[in-house]
Amino acid sequence: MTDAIQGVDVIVASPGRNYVTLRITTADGIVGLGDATVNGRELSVASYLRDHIAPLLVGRDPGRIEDIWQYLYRGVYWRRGPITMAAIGGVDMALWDILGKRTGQPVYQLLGGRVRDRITSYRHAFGWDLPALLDQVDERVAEGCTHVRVQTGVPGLTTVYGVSKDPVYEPAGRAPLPAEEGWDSESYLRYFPGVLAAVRDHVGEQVGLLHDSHHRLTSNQAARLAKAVEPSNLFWLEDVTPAEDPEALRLVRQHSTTPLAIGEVFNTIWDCQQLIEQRLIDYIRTAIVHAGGISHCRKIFALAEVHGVLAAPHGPSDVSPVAYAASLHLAAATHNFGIQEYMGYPDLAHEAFPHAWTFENGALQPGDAAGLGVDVDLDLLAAHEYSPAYLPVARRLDGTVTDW
Ligand code: EZ4
Ligand code: CO
Repeated sequence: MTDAIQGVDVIVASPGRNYVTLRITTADGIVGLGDATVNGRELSVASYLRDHIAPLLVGRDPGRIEDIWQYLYRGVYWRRGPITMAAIGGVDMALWDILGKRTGQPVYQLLGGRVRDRITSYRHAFGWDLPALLDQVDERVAEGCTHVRVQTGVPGLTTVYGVSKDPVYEPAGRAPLPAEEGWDSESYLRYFPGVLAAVRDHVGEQVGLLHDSHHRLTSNQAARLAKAVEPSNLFWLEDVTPAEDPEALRLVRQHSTTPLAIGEVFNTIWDCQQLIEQRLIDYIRTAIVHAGGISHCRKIFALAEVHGVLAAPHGPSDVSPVAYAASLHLAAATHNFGIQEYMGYPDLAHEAFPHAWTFENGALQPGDAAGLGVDVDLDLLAAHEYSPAYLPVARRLDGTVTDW
């Protein structure tokens, strides 16, 4: 076969932060790019790709995207989980990239074409205290953002998810061991609703406000929070309860009309099934890289469409500009798309992955380049070596390990 897969390279590098990048090359010289980054577990997914997937791909027809997906997923007894599914996700997006480049079409065109002119985004704002938070909210609104995620410091806690001591939030710390953070849900529950109400007063009714509880509350605490913030009219409340327990959201649903979003740590459609089918959520947050690529997320979003749930993929800086492009192409062609998180990237990441996608005035565009529309500067990656980074670990004030 003249256009068979010939080379599979896995590059672990750190252009501003760590990324696992996959380059699939065909015999006739087309290069497809994929991202398979799992924040803080980069080397595991690189090994899965190099040691167990690359040998299976060489010689195959890169146009058989669904067959390769099924082979890599169903052809393995030990399947699912973040490492496996990110590896498959990276391969899948690289194959869509190849198909786009071979046919001269942007990937969104191959997925059925655009259903919208622009992709609405939300960005992050945080502050240790209210004035600092309001400053960041104002900056985002001045940038043209119509939707802003708000995260606040909590009196009595020196570390809080989503709030940084640096101007830019980046949760993974560059150190041989994870940082340990302290957490107290009751302090947070007492404080957050008042801050949100003050932000709402400040920005008026037009700006969509979002908030992420990072899987830390019990079902009852989450229900209390969802109810307490109703007057502030949140666009969504994200990850209020632990992700493994879909039933936990039922109580929240029964007690509040605050829209609920979850799914950034889900890896397959089966992780989403109960939440979507039983309409326990409003937004499904699977990331293209972490849930098996474009092919699998498309199925998740189709299931969501049947049940009135909107797609809102995870978009932190640990989803590389390559996977981010995949997210935008899918968003452009998905009718039940809701909103796309845009956390932004370090300058070096933009340089390492020159991209056709754009962020302007609060809106994103996938661009019209063939394939995903992302390139890679291999010299720049070679010049910025991987160094270990970990997401933090959290403990309650009595020292018990809790969800970070
Ligand atoms: O903590 O991507 O909605 N965004 C998030 C992120 C996650 C990180 C983990 O790698 O919850 O900030
Ligand atoms: Co989140």
